[in-house]
Amino acid sequence: HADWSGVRAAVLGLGVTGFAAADTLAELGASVTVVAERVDDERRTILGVLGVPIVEAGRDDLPEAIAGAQVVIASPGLRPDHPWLVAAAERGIPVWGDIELAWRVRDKVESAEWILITGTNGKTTTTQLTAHMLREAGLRVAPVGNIGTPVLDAVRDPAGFDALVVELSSFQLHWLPEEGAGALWPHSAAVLNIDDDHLDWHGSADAYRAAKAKVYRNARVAAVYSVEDAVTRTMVEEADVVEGCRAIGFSLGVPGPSDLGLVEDVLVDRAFLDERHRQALELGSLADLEPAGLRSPHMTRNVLAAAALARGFGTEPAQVRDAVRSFQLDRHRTELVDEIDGVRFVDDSKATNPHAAEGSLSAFDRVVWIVGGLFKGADVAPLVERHRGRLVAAVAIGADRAPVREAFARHAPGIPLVEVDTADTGAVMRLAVEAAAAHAAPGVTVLLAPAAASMDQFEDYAQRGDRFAEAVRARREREGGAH
Ligand code: UMA
Repeated sequence: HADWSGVRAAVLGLGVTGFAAADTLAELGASVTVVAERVDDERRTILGVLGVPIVEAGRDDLPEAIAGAQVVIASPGLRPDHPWLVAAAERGIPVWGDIELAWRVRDKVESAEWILITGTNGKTTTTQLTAHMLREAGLRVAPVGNIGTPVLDAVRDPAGFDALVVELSSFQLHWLPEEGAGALWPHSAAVLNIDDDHLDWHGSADAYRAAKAKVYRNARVAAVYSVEDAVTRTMVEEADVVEGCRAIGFSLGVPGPSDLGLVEDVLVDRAFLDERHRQALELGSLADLEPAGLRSPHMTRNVLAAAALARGFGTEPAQVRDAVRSFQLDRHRTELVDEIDGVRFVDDSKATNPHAAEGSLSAFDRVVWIVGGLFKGADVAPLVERHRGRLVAAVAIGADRAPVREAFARHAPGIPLVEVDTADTGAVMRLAVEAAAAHAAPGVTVLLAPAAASMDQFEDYAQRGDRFAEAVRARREREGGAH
């Protein structure tokens, strides 16, 4: 497909990915049609201007745009058992994801190195950290992929980049081929951790893991894994990396004066060469690698993974350390608001669904959890069941308190649950913070990670987080603690 003119392509789905794919293919001169179940007005208008036809179809329709296509581009949200994708497979039509399309078209416009990051939790933060470290080293970098900006946008950016730090979801990895012109040859790759997730989409835990493992394929310089997560090490061992690629494991428990937290081996013939081959990554101690804001084991692991990737790319140790110090998490994303009398108050208002709340809940050992709002049909019970061991107490806010009450009655009956029942939306967070603080001894974290949308009581998640921070500030003033 080096020459795209006239190639009949169907782009399935019109979200962020579908739009970027359609725009790219149109630019390349392909004869592209978008097929989607839902189409928003803004994208419809822009594609109209670009002259890209849109077919709105039901899942059980089979538009000619798909049946007669030479290639189909699947949006990550479409499950592989979606009838359109099944029909394409039955007809032998190749199905690509946006990542493969970006790799195939990149040569024309761009020759940046690709650094790939995946894992169940922490991938967005690690992607931001890695990009920040490379920027500190003066490189032109774009954090892209599942983080929100399609890789297709970066490979078409005329400004060009030295490196693309690509966050990959398991959905995106699923569609990546392992052979041929569409197979990636990344500079380096990391799997941060593996916990079962998205099993409905993938069909099984094995399929989910197999998708994640693909990230290491053809890695040339570094394959980064978690020493504490044996599955990720096995993935590196079993991966077809380029001979001589380094395997860099990160860990909170690796002793050693010069290289705390990272072990490095060389991969030859699918084996880790032993310590004789370990090279110093010269990063100093873990204490030098703690971001200014939030300290948690998960954050430290993210920093170590990013440091391994950045060192693999040639960033100097001092630059890595400086970048860690100046790194800022996005607001309302596991943001440390204050610590009052040994109790940390953390704002993860951005956790608008159970999956997002999972990450911040796992980051703390003893938690008073502020939860609730609008669950939009999502089930909060598995979260309660999985994390009851770390919960000291919980405070339920918002419209959907009944499912929280039921989940605690069923999975965590011994844990105190306070319900904030007020129609005064201005008072919700004040009451919630006070109720939470009443259950929090020193060493405990009061965590706002609602696992739900905010629209029942707030304008959006940002306002919800701001109200939480105001309530914490009011508490500090009242307690008279001044640091
Ligand atoms: N659509 C259908 N039928 C379906 C599903 C989707 O017609 O059954 C169409 C509709 O037109 C809909 C569109 O597809 O508007 C949505 O496409 P999409 O769900 O594939 O999402 P995108 O807007 O393309 O965004 C995707 C990622 N979303 C998912 O993987 C679900 C974004 O990650 C990513 O930022 C973006 O591409 C850019 O790469 C979001 C996400 O939740 C943040 N990711 C999951 C996660 O992190 O856990 C994997």
